[in-house]
Amino acid sequence: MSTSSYSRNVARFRSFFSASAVALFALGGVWIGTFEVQATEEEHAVEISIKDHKFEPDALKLPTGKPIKISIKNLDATPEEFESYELGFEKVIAGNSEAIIRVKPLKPGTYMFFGEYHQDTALGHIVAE
Ligand SMILES: [Cu+2]
Repeated sequence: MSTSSYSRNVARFRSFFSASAVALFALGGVWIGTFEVQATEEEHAVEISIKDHKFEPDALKLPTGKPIKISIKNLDATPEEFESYELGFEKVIAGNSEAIIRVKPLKPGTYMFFGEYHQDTALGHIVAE
């Protein structure tokens, strides 16, 4: 190998190496960008109301992997306790008032909820898929 072809090879290697470094840096930027988008992804908002001691709707289909914001409106004059063992919340909602419940991102499955003060009629469930 002559000296000149050796230095040409070194130069080629160097330019390949720095091009790779630039590409890796760019990929890293994209990855970080994607991560940030996922981390700040907006919550999925739903509304449920209580009327005549029943939920409306009483069956909801929700996406998995997103925080859920439930606005629960009690249209009855009497208080109700909105509760779910599986989703880990319970909240008393006074008559003719509303509350916000936040639920962590769901795994696929079915989750029951109920109104503790009227468990014979106030029943519902969420299907996450
Ligand atoms: Cu309770």
